[in-house]
Amino acid sequence: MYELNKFMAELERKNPAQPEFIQAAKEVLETVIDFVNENPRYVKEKILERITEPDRIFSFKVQWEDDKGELHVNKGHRVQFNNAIGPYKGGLRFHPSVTLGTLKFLGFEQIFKNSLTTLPMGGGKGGSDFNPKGKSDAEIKRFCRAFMSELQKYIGPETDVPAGDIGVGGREIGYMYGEYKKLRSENTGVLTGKGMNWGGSLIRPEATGYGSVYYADEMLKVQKDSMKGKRVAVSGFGNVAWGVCIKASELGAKVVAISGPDGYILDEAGVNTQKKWDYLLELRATNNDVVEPYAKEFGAKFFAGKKPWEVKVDMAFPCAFQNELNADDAKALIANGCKYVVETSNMGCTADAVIALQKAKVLFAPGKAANAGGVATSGLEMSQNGMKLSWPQEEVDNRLKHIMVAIHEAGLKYGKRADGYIDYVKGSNIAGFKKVADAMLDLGY
Ligand code: 2IT
Repeated sequence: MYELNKFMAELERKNPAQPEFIQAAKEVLETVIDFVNENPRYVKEKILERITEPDRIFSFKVQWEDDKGELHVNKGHRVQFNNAIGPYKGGLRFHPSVTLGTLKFLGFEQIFKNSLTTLPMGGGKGGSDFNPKGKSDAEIKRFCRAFMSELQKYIGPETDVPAGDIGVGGREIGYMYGEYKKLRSENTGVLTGKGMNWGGSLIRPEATGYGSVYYADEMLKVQKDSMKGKRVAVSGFGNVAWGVCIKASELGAKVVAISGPDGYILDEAGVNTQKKWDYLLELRATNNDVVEPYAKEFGAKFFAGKKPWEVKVDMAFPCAFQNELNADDAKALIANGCKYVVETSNMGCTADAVIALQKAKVLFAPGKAANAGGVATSGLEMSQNGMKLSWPQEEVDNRLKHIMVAIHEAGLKYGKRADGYIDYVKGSNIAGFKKVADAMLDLGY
């Protein structure tokens, strides 16, 4: 029999100074431990020890020159966490806060998220402490090439397929894919999030945001409710937040708040026109990490240094960064009558925020379920690459929708409590875990 505290103490001893990994592991383990203990085979075969240890980690030096000819050295990593159900799959994050512990947390989440997508993808994650903020296009290109010249040794279309994450979008994927093709003389879909002219999939840029709203729509349906007329707060202004703004508006909701690292925008008219959505992409492309200019452009209010969770809304979609929504933010949302929190960033809510929300019977969708549309559509990009064809937009969008419905159903199946409340965290963790654990045992991993 596993005992949670004892297991966590040992995991912390083995993984010192990796608080985000420990947080992510604890969130999964505390919700699956009863399920594991009820299944003697999992206990006897030490499934928790096996699933919390990455298969392997590659760490490498990334050396590049800035526009003045000055040399810089960054760290690069790829965590190949678990490939029981398919090739390692997961994004690359370029952000100054990235450590190996960050990538282990993200890689661990990715295992269960990818399992939930219904597609055969294992879990991995990579990235660098490189800071794209303020870098010129030429500097981004030199960094991406240097990064890929090392990473290419460890990846392949049937072994490990990276993609974007924070700081890595279409432009960066382009430079990295270009370098990979040069070095390997291959035209395989070894990265996803590619451009449409060179092997990408329609809907991939929108997929995380659209998927999250499709998931939210399913949560609402269970409550005999709908997105129509809902006031929504969104954090972030990257392509994830952008996708949420578009799809939420299409389904009749009104996004009244978006945010950046500099503060939040209150737009009572709603972030609901093509012009505003295009402007979000323009802002993001400046690489300046500020959302304030939106206020001047569209006559909205800007609150410097504040988070959008203080706005009175029915639904909140954190779409920016891990631990961006804490217990105080949760309290503010609850006090304002918010009924749904759809975590669209990876581990966007702190553990105590999730506890507070669930205690107040706010329906909470965990990131590994709600944001899985991004990687799911990456999986669909892999399918298209494998078949050497390109599906029309409608086909990809329909498949994405079906996948999000299936992910929601899986969470519902294992998460419905006797009092009627749906614990989507527990439900999604058990559903995601079971498939991977069973595959590991079948394969003898
Ligand atoms: O967190 C994520 O799921 C992603 N950054 C997307 C990963 C992918 O392989 O598309």
